Amino acid sequence: SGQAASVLGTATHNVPARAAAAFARIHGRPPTGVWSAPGRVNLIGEHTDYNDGFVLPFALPYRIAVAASPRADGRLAVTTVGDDGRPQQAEPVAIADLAPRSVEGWAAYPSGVAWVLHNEGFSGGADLVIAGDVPAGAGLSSSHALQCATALALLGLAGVELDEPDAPSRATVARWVQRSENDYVGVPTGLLDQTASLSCVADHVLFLDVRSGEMEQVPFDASSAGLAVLVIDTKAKHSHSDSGYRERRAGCERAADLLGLRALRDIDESGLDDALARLPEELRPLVRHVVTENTRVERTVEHLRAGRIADIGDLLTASHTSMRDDYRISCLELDVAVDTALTAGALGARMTGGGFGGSAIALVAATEVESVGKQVLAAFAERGLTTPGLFTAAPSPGAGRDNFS
Ligand code: GAF
Repeated sequence: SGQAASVLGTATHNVPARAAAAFARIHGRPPTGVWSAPGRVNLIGEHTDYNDGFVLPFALPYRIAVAASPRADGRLAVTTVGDDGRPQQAEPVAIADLAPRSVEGWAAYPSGVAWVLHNEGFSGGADLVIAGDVPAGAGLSSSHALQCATALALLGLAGVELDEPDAPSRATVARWVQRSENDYVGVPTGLLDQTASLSCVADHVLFLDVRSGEMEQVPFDASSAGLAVLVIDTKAKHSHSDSGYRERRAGCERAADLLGLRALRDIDESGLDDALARLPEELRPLVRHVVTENTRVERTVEHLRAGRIADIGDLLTASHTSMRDDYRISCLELDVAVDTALTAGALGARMTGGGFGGSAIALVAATEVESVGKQVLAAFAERGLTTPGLFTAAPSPGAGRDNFS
């Protein structure tokens, strides 16, 4: 009998080449260049970024690529190409006329980036053709991958390549992308996702202190420890995710205000009980999550610096419990994914990203990935839930310019 088929999906890999080929098909000439940016998972450190705290993401082997050439008429013309190769073109817009929310739907992301870069002095029209394999709507930052790749493409057309002398730093580009998301698209997200897409490197998780901007690349080689990170895309997307995010962020800011602090980052665990006692009851769970989550990130980093990957499992699971019970951003699908993975032998598991749906991660012995995956599929099927997507992911390169021939 042959080997059973894997339950795991894989990246399509040739995303930059696909974008270049689609560009040539659509515009009848090759693009000037192709730039791409990855999606991410956050290993731990959730809803800490807008509290000036700590996050620990790594880049996925799934990317969005933007093939681009300049246009003389100052317009931005964006086409996306689906898996079936079918192009979908947005109405070309004059970049100088862009204003917050002037473009909606998926094209808001590239337009918002063009709007910010125009304000930063990088103007010039562009034809963009976009291809990608980051699962959409899965909480894996496909929209940030699109925004970061667009930023690099528009900068590249203006003759600016990251990491070259006089180029803006990756951290600066992350702030521009955040401004596009906050002020143009209109979503009050923090700095986790853009920074991950731009600044992560292969084989490491990125330890970012959002307040200081300090970054440390921490080695994360699960496979040589006999482990793997299994990503479970639950396919669940709950309608209250936008308002739920806003409410929690506002609650954190109100709590910091009431305590006379710049941000919840300023509370450490030894001062937690005192802080909680000074707050109205409804804000306490939010604060407890943020403060304990920052500590869990620091503990995780200590383990990883010492090469003790297997020891982070309990911290991952404690993070999930805190998000489920205190921050209240989990949902049935995420809890089924996490609980099933743990029962099936995962060392730790948690939802990753904003919550209210999206994806979970599980730290699993490499030899048990298939069996854990199968048990997750069975648990979803038993409850009549949509079949989740499963894949393993190792830390992959961040955003950059691609060779696409
Ligand atoms: C979303 C946001 F975009 C991030 O900024 C971060 O707040 C995350 O949710 C939660 O950690 O991905």
